[in-house]
Amino acid sequence: MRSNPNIVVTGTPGVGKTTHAELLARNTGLKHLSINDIVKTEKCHEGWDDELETWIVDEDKLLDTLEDLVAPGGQILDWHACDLFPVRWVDLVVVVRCDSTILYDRLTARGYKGKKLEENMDAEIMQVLLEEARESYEKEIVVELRSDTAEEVEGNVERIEAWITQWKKDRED
Ligand code: DAT
Repeated sequence: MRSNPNIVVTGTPGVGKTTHAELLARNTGLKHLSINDIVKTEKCHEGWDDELETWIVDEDKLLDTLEDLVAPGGQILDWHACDLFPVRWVDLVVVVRCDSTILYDRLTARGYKGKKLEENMDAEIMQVLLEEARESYEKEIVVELRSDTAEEVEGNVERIEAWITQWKKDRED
């Protein structure tokens, strides 16, 4: 049994996953696991996709690498996908969402253009990650949180902290 929950923070690139995960980690002591960084540093990939400018992820190797890290609980898994994380690992799935005009500005500021920009904009508008989360996990553990402004980040993180407190209390009884 885990004494701290594992929380997936997911959403389209640029919506604010890292911003949420870092603040949540700072406030709670949970550990922020940037899956992008792990894919890179632990070489859980089969090379670089030039067109989409992203690593081609070796999912089996990634899951093997993560297994021991998530086992004790208390991990915040920050990634632009969620359906590969086994249900047994996950206590809460936070899908961060963002207004598409704001997202466009954030992604272009990050240098996204062409097909990569277009695909990510479409994904947010079509709420691909929200659907993926709802299809992969019990609907009770999936929450959608808006992240257009800094105030919203603070409010969202407070909500997740309250959820963690309740999660722990439920397990004490
Ligand atoms: P992600 O990890 O989903 O790719 P991020 O946390 O790196 O996103 O955020 C992308 C950029 O947008 C970054 O410059 C911080 C900014 N940002 C994120 N959430 C925000 C918010 N709610 N209000 C204002 N800026 C935000």
